[in-house]
Amino acid sequence: MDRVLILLRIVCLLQFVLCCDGFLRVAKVSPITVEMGRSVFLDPVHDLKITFPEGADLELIDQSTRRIEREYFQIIVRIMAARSNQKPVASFQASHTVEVNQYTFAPITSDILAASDTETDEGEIIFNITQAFQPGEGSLVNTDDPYQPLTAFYQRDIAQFKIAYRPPATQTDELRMFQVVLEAVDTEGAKSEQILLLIMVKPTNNYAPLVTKNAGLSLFEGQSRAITEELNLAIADKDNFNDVRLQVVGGLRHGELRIMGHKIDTFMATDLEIPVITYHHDNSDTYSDNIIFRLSDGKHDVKFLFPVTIGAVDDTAPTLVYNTGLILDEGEMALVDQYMLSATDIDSEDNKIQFKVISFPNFQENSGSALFQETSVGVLFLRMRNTPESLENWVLQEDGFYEQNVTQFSQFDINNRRLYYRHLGGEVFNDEIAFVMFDQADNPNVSPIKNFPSYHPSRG
Ligand SMILES: [Ca+2]
Ligand SMILES: [Ca+2]
Ligand SMILES: [Ca+2]
Ligand SMILES: [Ca+2]
Repeated sequence: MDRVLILLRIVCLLQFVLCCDGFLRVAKVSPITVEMGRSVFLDPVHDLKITFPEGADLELIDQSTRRIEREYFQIIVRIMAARSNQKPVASFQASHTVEVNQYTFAPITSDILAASDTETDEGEIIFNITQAFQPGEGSLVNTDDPYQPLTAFYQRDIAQFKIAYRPPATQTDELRMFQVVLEAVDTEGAKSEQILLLIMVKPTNNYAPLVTKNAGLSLFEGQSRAITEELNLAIADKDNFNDVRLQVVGGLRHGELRIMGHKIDTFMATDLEIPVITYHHDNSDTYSDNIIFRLSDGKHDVKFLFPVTIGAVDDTAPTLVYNTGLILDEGEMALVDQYMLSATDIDSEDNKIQFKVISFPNFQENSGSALFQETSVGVLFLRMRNTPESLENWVLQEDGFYEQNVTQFSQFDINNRRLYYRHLGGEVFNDEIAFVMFDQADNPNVSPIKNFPSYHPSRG
């Protein structure tokens, strides 16, 4: 068995937590539960099996060779105020009531619906709708997809002002009450008591200001755009339109509203007719920046949600998640897996992140050149059992695997356990591979230079 892998799994072991009920839970690879004395597969593609026999001894079994490695550890397990997972509870501060007097999005904010949980982050709590509205009673929607009634949503969607109630299109002169039943669910699947959300649709007051168009605003990251009556937001009022003002009372967390360059949080409905209101995005990596407005004519007050959708721009370079380096024997090869080397990219696809080895110490890019090979202590290579689509550059090894030395590879290669490092056997026992990461943008965003270290204990 490969020595590097053993060491790595020890790192993994540190991420186990012992729960009060005597179960060891893998903190990293949820939701697998490991019982003392039982064994478990860490992940489906992994060929190692970890068992916890009596005590804290650790056994690693290589599934292909059946070889067993035993390492004995004293693991101090401290049990602190142990108790089992608690179910989420609905917040008593939340009103659980939505007052609606407009035929546009009524925001569901955290003062209306909220839940908390001892173990689960607030944003990760899921609200499941267990008893939906009847036909003709309207629906709960996420402004990311406002025409699709919701069946479940995250609490973080509420925090981001994305959840709204869309009333039915029919108007009546009577107060109508609808209800929807929800439950809050934590990441362990524990469910709260039923939460009743009450919707009160009030009859329209003929003299109250009215939102007659609410199409929202769409723009790209970092852009600014005018909010116009024609395209985005239109207001009407029968008796005193000139008095109608709009005030920002929620949302708008990633940008600002301006009139002639000046930041504002209140403006007149007449400003939309001119139009002079502009929205400016702060260039952060956000996908929405919904605004909650209070609309008032001095006598009547209504709140509504104005959706602002931000199109992502790929302008941020990948960043490292793991870069542990590796330890292997002189002249040996070792898998570089995603717990040793992996990256993430906030605004593009992680799997497509490219790693490119650069020459050291000149920092000149040398893809495919012999420079890196000559000076290096070891090489990175791709290795796989399946026949490659194109055989070019691949060499079939005696053990039936295909191999190819590389100076560029992707996160996909790492995730699919194809990336290996081979020590070339010289009497140099430390190696540092300098690399940069870049994404797939037209002008790729390139990270600063990073180093992946490897150590080779000499034999004997
Ligand atoms: Ca819980
Ligand atoms: Ca009025
Ligand atoms: Ca971006
Ligand atoms: Ca990117």
